[in-house]
Amino acid sequence: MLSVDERAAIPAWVEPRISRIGKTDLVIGTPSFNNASTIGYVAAVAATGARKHFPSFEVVLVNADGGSTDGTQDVFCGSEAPPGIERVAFSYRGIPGKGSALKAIFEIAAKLDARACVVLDSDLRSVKPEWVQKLAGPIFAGFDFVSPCYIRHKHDGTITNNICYPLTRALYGAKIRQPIGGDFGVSRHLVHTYLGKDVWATDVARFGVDIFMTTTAIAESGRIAQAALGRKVHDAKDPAGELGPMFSQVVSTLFDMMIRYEYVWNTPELNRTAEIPGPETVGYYGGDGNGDVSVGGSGDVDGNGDRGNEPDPVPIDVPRLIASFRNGVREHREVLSLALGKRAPVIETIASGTSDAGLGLSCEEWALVVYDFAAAYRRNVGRRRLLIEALVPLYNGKVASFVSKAKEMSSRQAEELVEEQCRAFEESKPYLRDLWK
Ligand SMILES: Nc1nc2c(ncn2[C@@H]2O[C@H](COP(=O)(O)OP(=O)(O)OP(=O)(O)O)[C@@H](O)[C@H]2O)c(=O)[nH]1
Ligand SMILES: [Mg+2]
Repeated sequence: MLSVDERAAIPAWVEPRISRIGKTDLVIGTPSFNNASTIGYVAAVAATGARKHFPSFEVVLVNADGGSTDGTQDVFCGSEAPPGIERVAFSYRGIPGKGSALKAIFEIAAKLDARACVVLDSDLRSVKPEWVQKLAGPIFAGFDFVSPCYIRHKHDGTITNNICYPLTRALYGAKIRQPIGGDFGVSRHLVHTYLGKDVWATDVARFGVDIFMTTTAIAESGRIAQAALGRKVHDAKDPAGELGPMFSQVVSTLFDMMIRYEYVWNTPELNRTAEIPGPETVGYYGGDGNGDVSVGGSGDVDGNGDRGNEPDPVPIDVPRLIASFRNGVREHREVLSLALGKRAPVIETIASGTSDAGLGLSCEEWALVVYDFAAAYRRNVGRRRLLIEALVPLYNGKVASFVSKAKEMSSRQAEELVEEQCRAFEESKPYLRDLWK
């Protein structure tokens, strides 16, 4: 019997459709799970963008759905599309999760021998036809991976801001601002690389897929661009309430990737950073589709030259974050001392602080906590799940501190706090190297 990860994620009935289509230039895929209210818009914009920017290319739109009960697939298939654009929608097979949906999209891109594959989240409200050009254009021009850049509200993307971006930047020297942004462009070559990895029975099948894609692109290709997409407006979640499972899946994948790619980040003599984009900024792509990439420290990340507008607020329940921090530190005392050793009492003291003002973890503390947990995760194979569970309340403590520091700041000003977090991870990298010995 085949194990789950060896099974195709596309159902058998889709195969003849794909064979009839034969070959294509561009696949645009959307993973979905109960996104009937937004997917029609995403599909229509994707089709318009493809026709406008790549009028002579064959294009196939794919919806890999997780068994929605709200008619998502019907809405996708009924969305407006210019003639000549094929649409394929189905329920993928395998572990339920976003990663399995993307695997199905990659399988179709590989079967159709697509030169480029773009993925767009199906809960997007701000997607524009230009996104297709900005995500696919660099791939047609020779890049392997296009990562998105957006203007986001300071409370949106807390996993990105507090761990994915700082850790990816400190480890691999690549300033990829939205490593789990969800909207990506991928080359044919990289699609095959992804499908060839033995990861599809892990958290990569769930929300680990984005950080897996970005890290693999950094470690195994390096031909990476960033696309300035403007605002990301989507069904954002309150970090205090809904991000626990996502955090666990993303962070366990981050740590798995650290173990897998130790030879990239921890072998200075290979001088890998010379081959990857960075240590400075990866090129921003916002041009006319001819593959022009301009590199700049700040980058016009809203794509319009309009950087002053504040994105719609994302609510955040700070008292709940603080309660989770305090209670979690008590509940997970044993695991914390396993991960943090001598530093566990420091965290306990911070968590038991009486006043809510200023409560939480500083950038320096948080960087050391993440490095301690990464090393503990590597050592304690049998207790990985417990370790990640125990890290969640500390992350909530970090987010609480971020939110209180950013209180009087605009979203743009809060970028400086993200920078500060990144520098803390970079400066503590020798601590990580020591732990890893
Ligand atoms: N097929 C499938 N798609 C999923 C599943 N879970 C999430 N998705 C899709 O993955 C995309 C991203 O999921 P979101 O829940 O929006 O997560 P996010 O935008 O990365 O994170 P937030 O910042 O928390 O909103 C959306 O298009 C979802 O429909 C799933 O179980 N199956
Ligand atoms: Mg979303």
